[in-house]
Amino acid sequence: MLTSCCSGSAVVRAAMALILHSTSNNKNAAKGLIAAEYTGVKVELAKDFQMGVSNKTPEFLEMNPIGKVPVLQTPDGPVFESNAIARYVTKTKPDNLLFGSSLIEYAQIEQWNDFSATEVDANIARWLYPRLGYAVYIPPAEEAAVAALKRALGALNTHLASNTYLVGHSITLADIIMVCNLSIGFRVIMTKSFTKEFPHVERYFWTVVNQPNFCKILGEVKQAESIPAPPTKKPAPATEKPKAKEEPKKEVKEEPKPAEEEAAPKPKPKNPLDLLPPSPMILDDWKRLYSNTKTNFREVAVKGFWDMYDPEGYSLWFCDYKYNDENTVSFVTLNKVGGFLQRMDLVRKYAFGKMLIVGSEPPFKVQGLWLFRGKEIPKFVMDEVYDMELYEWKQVDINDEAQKERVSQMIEDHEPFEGQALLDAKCFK
Ligand SMILES: N[C@@H](CCC(=O)N[C@@H](CS)C(=O)NCC(=O)O)C(=O)O
Repeated sequence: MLTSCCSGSAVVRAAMALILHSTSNNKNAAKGLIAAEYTGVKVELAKDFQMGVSNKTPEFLEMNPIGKVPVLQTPDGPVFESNAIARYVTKTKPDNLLFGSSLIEYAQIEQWNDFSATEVDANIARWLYPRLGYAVYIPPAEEAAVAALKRALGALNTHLASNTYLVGHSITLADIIMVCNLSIGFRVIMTKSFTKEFPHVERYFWTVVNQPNFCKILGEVKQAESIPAPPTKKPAPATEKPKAKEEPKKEVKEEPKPAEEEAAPKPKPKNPLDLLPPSPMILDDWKRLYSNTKTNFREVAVKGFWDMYDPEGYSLWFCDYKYNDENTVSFVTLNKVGGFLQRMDLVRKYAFGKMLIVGSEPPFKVQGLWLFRGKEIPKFVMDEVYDMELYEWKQVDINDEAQKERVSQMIEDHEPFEGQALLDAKCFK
């Protein structure tokens, strides 16, 4: 009797849409929404939710007496606290790998969930919120928060040096909760110069956040380029606290600019690559030849490349992914490479690249060929594209016929490539 009643209720839960009260751009709400994407549970955002208004109503306070979002409305009653909501969504579909496949995996997932809340999320908040004016800005308190966050990220980095995900070999609830918590840090305060100390955390974060189920909810995540300046005046009293706490990105944009920035728009500095002596090789001509050659590729495009190539004005580089043994899932590997090419957008005027995903079985090898303007890999690319550090870079010696042939084969997507099939080949042009 009890069994049939429970399973009936589970069927109802699985079929009806659960209602999530929150704005759509809240990283805490995202946890439940991403879990829903992975499990197929229907979760809908409450219509016309208005932060600071909807969460103050008696009906809302009935669901969550502290008046914070997110809150999940279920057929059996409301649930608040985002991690509890994500757990509920995950458990709505039984036999779910988001909770691992053994008791120890389950315990480790919960271990990382607690670590994520207390060591990562709390310290990001202690660093960020005073700078956004939501708490009093006290420099020694900030110093302590940053030190505690670095300690947590150091530990996370060590774990991720030999693990693709937090637990097991696929995404679990621990990754959903960790990456949502990290996302606000990466977006708003954890600049590249801060995160570069933790390369495995960087690789992990960008790999997971670029998964389709994460992108769908979090959108494109861009790393903060600067740290928000602390408020110059006293923070507003608690009752007048800005309402859109979950929208720090907007808030950052609205931060008053330092006086010298407001004074006069600085002329955009010229890219140093524009100051190089002119080269007879016109990159756009090569890209056009590459794109327009449909037949006889070796004779037309590859030969054309070597006729045009100017070793005084350009350099060629092979790159090899350092962590190929992590490339165990084809679409994750393809997304990783796709994300890298998107982030290379800033060098489009000065580069051409081919990225090969090699092998028909995992783990896949990721190997590439890049043509850069100038005799070095441009410094701004090394500084700004975190993926560069994930690859071993070796300059092509064009006096070595074997290396030249390898370049030709990479341009051509030659198959087999070094004895292996290609899973895919992506071009940056
Ligand atoms: N630990 C809570 C945090 C909830 C929280 O701080 N929510 C913020 C938005 S991200 C809020 O509702 N703030 C309104 C307020 O402080 O009144 C969770 O994970 O759900």
